[in-house]
Amino acid sequence: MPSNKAVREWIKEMAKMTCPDRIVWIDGSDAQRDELRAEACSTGEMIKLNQDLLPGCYLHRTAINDVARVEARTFICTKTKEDAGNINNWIEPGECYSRLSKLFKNSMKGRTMYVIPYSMGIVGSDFAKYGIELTDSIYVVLNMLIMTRVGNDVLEAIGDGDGFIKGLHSKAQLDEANRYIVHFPEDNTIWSVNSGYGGNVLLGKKCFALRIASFLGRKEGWMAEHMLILGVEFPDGQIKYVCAAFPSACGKTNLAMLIPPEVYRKKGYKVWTVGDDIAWLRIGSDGRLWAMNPENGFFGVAPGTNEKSNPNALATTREGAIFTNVCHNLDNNTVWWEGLDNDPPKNAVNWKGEKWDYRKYDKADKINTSGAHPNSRFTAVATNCPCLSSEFNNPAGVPVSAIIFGGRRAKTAPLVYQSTSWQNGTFVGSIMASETTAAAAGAIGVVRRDPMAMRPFVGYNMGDYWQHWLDMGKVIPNPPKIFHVNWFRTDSDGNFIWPGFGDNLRVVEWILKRCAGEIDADLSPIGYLPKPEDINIEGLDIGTDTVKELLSVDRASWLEDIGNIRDFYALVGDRVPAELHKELNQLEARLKKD
Ligand code: OXD
Ligand code: MN
Repeated sequence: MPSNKAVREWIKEMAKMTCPDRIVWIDGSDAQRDELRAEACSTGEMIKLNQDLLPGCYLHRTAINDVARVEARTFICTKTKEDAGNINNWIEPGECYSRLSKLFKNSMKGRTMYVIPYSMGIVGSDFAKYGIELTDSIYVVLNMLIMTRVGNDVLEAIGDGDGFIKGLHSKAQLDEANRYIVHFPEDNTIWSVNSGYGGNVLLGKKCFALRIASFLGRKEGWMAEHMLILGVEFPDGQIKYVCAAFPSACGKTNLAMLIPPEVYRKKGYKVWTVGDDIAWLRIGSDGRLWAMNPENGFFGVAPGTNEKSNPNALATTREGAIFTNVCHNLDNNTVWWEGLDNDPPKNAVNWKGEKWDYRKYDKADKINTSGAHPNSRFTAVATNCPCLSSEFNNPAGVPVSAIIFGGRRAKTAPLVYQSTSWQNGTFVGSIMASETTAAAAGAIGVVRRDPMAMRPFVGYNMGDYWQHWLDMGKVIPNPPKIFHVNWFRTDSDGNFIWPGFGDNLRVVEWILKRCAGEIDADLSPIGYLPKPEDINIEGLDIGTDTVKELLSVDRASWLEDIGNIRDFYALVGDRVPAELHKELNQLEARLKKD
């Protein structure tokens, strides 16, 4: 127990409400982690996998009704509804505390309350922020030990202050109807109840490092964004960094860990991963924007990860990883998921814990027929990653040359385009849209607007968030350039046109050349488009005509989108900055001009 009065009193109060049988402090040691692993295996909460093939790796299954983030049950409880905005769910804080107190009451009876002191960022550094999560789930503890920096040094860094984020989580009864993921940004508090799924319960991640942090960033003059951070090393040894925001399960982890195509590798290009999901961005003393990854691990989507799509991610999961809701291969006690290889296990248990027959797999009904849930995950130790950047543990982060927005769009968005200014780039981010994936509960494949890939993660009014972007642009002396990409354009038969994966480096190279002022581009109604010959297709089996097709802008579908964007701005409401309405009107006028 630390001497910090605020910490002690808060824990006492939460324990009084939840009534755990015992309280255990998590110290970050390997010995304690090993004891917890053993305990979780003895109760069946986790399965110890083949330690020769997957040392230190475990499998966990969540409840069948609890496999993704639940946006409809996620709330931002600011004092006024306007401050949360129309995009967020809101409950008046007093009413919410009292409603949830009833659910938390005695919820830890017969259970242990674990106290996890954790840091987002390097403990003791200027950019680090601290949290304490109280939870009744060993699975949460073991994941937090991977995803964040946990230990007594965090308590020392918190010192006597109350500047830490108070997180309370209980699985309670895993009751879907009473599941709540609630943020009280004005109280530095997060309460999560009746879920055991990562994105809802690893409170350092989406809840703190995005929702609460975005609120703090606005107050303190920095930004918390749903972005990967990637370094590209050029043959001359220079490394340039980009941040990229894509909606959940749209390939951020793949881009963050990409392997350069052979022609690039031969020339000496390398790619370094700083982060795959979250970036905290601040203005450096050099006037540039610097990005830091506050996490310490990767919580990646398993299906589709394979030797071709992301060998680095695969390598990262081979030791010390926790797999959630993947398929269990009983023959060799390892794991499998759709898209890992073409050799599904013949003697296996699916993500629901049932005997699984791979021959019954039906793409149209993945949830019921797949071995692994489409949103099954690996929680992997960052330092296992073969391409982890040497700057990963640099508390200041890395200087950012470009910000890249992207979505999954079959038709509208071209392969890449560049915004014409920070303000225009903010607009480009604000109109981002994507076809939905399995990372959140709900229909899949429906186009939805997902500004800056932050729709589910902004801890305050979306209009104010856009204003904060505009305000930051005015005070960053040397801001990054802003781009938009779309790897998912399809032909008339619905096949992807762009090869994607490692070949995305070809597009990132164009982006970095633009940032360095090395090449020209064509101004179109939506922004700067590459000259087709400037996208390097050496070694690919597509020609310049295909590149032209990938870069084409179909005015009719853009104009159709304009109406949809107007509706979305109307939904965000009257705090949408006037500059963005103006950008939208100007875009429409340019699209209509012959
Ligand atoms: C994630 C998500 O888990 O965005 O990263 O859902
Ligand atoms: Mn994410």
